[in-house]
Amino acid sequence: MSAVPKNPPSASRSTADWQAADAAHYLHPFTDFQALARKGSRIITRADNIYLWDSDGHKILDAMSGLWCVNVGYGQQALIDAATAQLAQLPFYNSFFQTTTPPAIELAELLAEVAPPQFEHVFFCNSGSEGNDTVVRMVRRYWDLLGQPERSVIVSRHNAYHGSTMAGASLGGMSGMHAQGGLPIPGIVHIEQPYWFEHGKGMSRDDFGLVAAGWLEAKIQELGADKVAAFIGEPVQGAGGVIVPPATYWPEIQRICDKYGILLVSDEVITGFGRTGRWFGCETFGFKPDLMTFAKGVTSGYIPLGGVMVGERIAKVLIGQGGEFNHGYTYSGHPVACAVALANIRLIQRERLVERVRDDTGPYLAECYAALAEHPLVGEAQTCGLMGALLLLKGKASGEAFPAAAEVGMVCRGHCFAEGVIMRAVGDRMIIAPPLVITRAQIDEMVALIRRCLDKTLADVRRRGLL
Ligand code: PXG
Repeated sequence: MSAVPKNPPSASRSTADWQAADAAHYLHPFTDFQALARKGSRIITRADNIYLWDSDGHKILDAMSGLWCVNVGYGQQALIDAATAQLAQLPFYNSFFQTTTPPAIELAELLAEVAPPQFEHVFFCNSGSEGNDTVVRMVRRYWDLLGQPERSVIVSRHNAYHGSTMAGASLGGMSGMHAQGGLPIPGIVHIEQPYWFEHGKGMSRDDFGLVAAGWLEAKIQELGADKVAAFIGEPVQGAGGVIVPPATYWPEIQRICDKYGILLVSDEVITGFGRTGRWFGCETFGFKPDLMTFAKGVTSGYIPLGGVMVGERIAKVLIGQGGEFNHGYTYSGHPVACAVALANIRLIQRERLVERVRDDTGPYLAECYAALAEHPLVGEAQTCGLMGALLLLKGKASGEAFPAAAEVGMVCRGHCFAEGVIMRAVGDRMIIAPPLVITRAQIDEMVALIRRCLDKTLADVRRRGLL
């Protein structure tokens, strides 16, 4: 008799039963536990391609790729087979003590191939947060080895998201996170984000990009260049609301970092692996980082894996000067995660998904969003590759926002769930990042659902006298 039951008991549990057990035992991330227990979780039970099904059998178009990660969509047999084969062959061995495994080596090799040319080396972690913790330690180790230990401050930006560990949340610029747990840790400072709508009105976008980059130079001058180790940013801020910077911003950031010899770190956890229509966001925006954090799309979220691509400027010192780098995780280079990443990246290559986003689906989404910009609720519609944002405004022409307490974004999000499409609300910015396998016909389907949700939200705000 098989040890594995054909119908595990879980298959027969009702939604209410799941919700009760969930409320009794499971503390979810970034959640008001009491409020969720009252309301009950949504239980997702299966998925295929770009669609999810919940425990009541409702079909939902996943316009957020899980959590910005399922780039190749759900149900890809090549990834499932790679995991299964590796589990059977060698489910685990570590990369400590002068040892490693073939999948970790092959993935390092393949990442060096798809990453920009300055990257020949990689350090593996399990998540984006751990990747950014590694960045902090590696940046400081680099300056220590060069005999400049006082060069330790890392400059980041308000409203950035770099993870939820102590260093990740400190690098991030989310005030709600800093308020809990005494963050940021010492040696991390923040400048304002390049969000034209909030900080640049009255200027052209290109002029504003130069002004926003100039805030980095002002901060360097305030601190003293000999104290500043690195600047970190997401090419496009994801969790902050899909804030697409002006085209002038990143080249100017690069010029400033070069001028003062400061390391440039691109957090590619969301923008990596094709999301912006290039393999990495830094290629879309024209800059050349010294370090790149990645996670999410490297395995399309099928299994946890993250890491840091290490540019030659840093690798030369870390390797060339010798000495042990006292950092690493049990699961650094986990063979199953690496095997899935290999299958995932090869699938992206085989299906030419990056080129498809660049030449076909990305431009098509941009066209559809230009049409949505005409909707009476939409004050700004932006896309970059397969990321998109719609800013819901009270004053379409004046730029006036709805009162925050009206929670118009959350109202819209409620309609999205009811209509069968997942969008995220960041304040009143409605954001999407659908799987890169989405077709034009599926983009039409997604945009029609979004339009219906905007219409319903418009009816609500009119009924409530907000417009
Ligand atoms: N950097 C960036 C740019 C991210 O978007 C992380 C680091 C941290 O990765 P891990 O794997 O440690 O979660 C992220 C994660 C949201 C949301 O609400 C976004 C993320 C995570 C959770 C929620 O948009 N991004």
